[in-house]
Amino acid sequence: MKRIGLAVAVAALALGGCGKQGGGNGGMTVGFAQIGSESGWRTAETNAAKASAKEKGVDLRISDAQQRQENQIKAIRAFIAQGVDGILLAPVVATGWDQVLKEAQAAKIPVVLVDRLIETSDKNLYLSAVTSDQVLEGRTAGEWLTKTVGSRDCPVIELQGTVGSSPAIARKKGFDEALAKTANVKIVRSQSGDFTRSKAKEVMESAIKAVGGNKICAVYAHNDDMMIGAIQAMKEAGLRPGKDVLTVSIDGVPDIFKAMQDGEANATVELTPDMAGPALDMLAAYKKDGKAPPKWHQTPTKLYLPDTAAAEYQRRKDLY
Ligand code: GZL
Repeated sequence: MKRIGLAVAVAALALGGCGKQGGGNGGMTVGFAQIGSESGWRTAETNAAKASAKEKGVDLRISDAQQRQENQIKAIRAFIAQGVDGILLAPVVATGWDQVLKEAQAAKIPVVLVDRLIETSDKNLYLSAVTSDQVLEGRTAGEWLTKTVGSRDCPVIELQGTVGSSPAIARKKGFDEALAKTANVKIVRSQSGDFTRSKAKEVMESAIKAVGGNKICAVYAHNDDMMIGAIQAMKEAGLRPGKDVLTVSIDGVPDIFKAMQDGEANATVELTPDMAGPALDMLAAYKKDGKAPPKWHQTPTKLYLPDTAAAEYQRRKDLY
């Protein structure tokens, strides 16, 4: 699909099919310290950023950190040395950013966080953050599960995202909040699959051995890619994911909708890949009038179930 069309399609997905496209960012040069390509969602975010930058006339320079914080810090320093107009940062973990953000601040280069947050005592170190409410995502997943399970005992396996990342911390918090309201739905094993299919498959294989496949009532994965890995592990162990074992995960990537159509997945909580669009608009507006935007631009959260999986797969398959 043409990149311009991709930007419109991603925006439509994010805005539910309507809403204006930001304009007037022409001539900016922006550095994007991206995490890597650990998941289908991450790749879609990068593609959406490229399409959005092209549509807005922004020269976007994207670095791939291979999921290593030190590489993101190196990339930010390189962007500072290049004298870019702004920096987007998707922080792989939540801590350890103050020093390099102080260097960007000293160089008067605004930084916008995208899709993940940082822990810092000085929120002035970044202009704004474009993220979902990740606690709400976890709570939405947990509430769907407890409602679906009813009163029967339900041992749950949790596949956490990258250790120390804001989505892993927040999605666990929200899910735990929902389960705390019940006495019968309990996490019996929780481990990081680092947001990747391969690591999650290994973690699920060991969980099945440790807990006993026939004892597992549900799996909660902090992203769909880890759930795809877990589904593979369950099928190889003779389990029926989506039937004997309920699944709920987060992102809304095409492959989870495909799994739903195959009867192998039950629920996903959507996360829009269009995080760079609003961030680039903020940088352009700030460059123009110097007025700081709100500290947080919240992206939408929505639960999807198998009843709309076919249509949702069609809507997404060209964006990822
Ligand atoms: C969440 C984002 C997460 C996605 C994963 O905002 O940071 O990172 O849910 C990705 O797919 O790895």
